[in-house]
Amino acid sequence: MRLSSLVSFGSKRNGLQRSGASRRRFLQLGGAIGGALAALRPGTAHAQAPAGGRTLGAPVRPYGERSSYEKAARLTRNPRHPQASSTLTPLHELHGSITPSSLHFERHHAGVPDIDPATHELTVHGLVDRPLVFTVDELKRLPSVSRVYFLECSGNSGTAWRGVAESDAQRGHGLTSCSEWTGVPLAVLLREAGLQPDAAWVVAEGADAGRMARSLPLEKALSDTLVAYGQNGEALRPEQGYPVRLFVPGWEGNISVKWLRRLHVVDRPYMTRDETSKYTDLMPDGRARQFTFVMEAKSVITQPSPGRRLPGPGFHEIRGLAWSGRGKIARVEVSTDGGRTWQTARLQEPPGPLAHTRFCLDWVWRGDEAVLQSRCVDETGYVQPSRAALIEARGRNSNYHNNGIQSWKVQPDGSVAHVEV
Ligand SMILES: Nc1nc2c(c(=O)[nH]1)N[C@H]1C(S)=C(S)[C@@H](COP(=O)(O)O)O[C@H]1N2
Ligand SMILES: [Mo]
Repeated sequence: MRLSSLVSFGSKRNGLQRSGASRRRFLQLGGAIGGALAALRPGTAHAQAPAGGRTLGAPVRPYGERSSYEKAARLTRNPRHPQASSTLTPLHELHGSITPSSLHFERHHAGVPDIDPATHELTVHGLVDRPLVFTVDELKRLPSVSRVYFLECSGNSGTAWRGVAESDAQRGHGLTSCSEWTGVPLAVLLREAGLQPDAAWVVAEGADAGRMARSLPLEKALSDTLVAYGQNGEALRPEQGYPVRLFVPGWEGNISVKWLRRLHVVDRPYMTRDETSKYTDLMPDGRARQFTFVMEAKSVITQPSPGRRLPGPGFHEIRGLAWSGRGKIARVEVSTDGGRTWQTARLQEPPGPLAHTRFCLDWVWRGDEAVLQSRCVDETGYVQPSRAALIEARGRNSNYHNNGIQSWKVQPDGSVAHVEV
């Protein structure tokens, strides 16, 4: 049976209700797949019930593991210094928009501390009326919120400044992940402590050996910032800051201080090591731009990815992720001809603000050379810049905050490579 007839058979049998427009799209797609895929599977015309054993399966178990056939893994960037290192999320092997906690990227400056939640405390002090100390259980008793947010290291895509052709989407752009985070709004803790008139910034400090610390402006601290203890329905993973971390939505990952132990309310930024020696952007005139907090809109095609090979001409769904630190993704456009023409991709609903948003575009590849690009627009109207426009504005001195459009070249043999255009 041809796949096109399978598709329409399925829709009738299931009695699916479709709107006129999506039904039309569906039928067109059915035609495209039918033509493109039937050629690949000639034997399916007389398929019979699949063979298979009926041996008793595995027993139940208390904590789940993925199938032994699945191999997607984080990749270590700097294996010789595994405690001052990072691992990259295999973006090109994931579905949907939530990153499994076990594949969330990691960035540690001084290793992962082993913290007993029964003894861990969070101190709030400085320019407050009532300095407070919270246990983890006390934090969990307070009003909670759960939100889906991306977290991106500002060093993500850093090698793109230097024109390095990364061998896959994970190596090039895997310092971004997306989880549902649960915690108590930081505003609740600060209001409980009572802010004094001079209070303007909060210095957050981690309990890791390096005592990582960053200054956070009070306005953001009082808006959507969380003191998070939950990730994707369970406790944070140790690598993500167990038992509590700061979570500053839409801002560069470094400010979301893990293993949070202290919030010092102050009147100015404290110029900590982590916000002066790193995470500043060296501009073309030689001056360093500090406090580039917001991660601007960005998108990347994850399927196909460089380093992979298209199995052959015909139907392919181009898939990728888009996100913006300023709000929702409004639109993603995909080009298959190196940016000459663009088509609007489908966004998987609901595309929440400050979250990875999955986009998809139906594509029938004719087997000739193609250059794939994606370009996103966020709800503020900001358009992801071309690589050339980004370099024009920022020069080539930077390591951080690269959100330029990426290009994947597909060769007639199906191989895919990262190219600069
Ligand atoms: N205490 C502490 N917090 C930290 C770090 C760290 O090394 N120590 N790394 C920061 C950096 S640079 C990033 S990008 C994010 C990474 O968070 P993740 O490891 O959960 O992905 O945590 C930030 N918070
Ligand atoms: Mo980072």
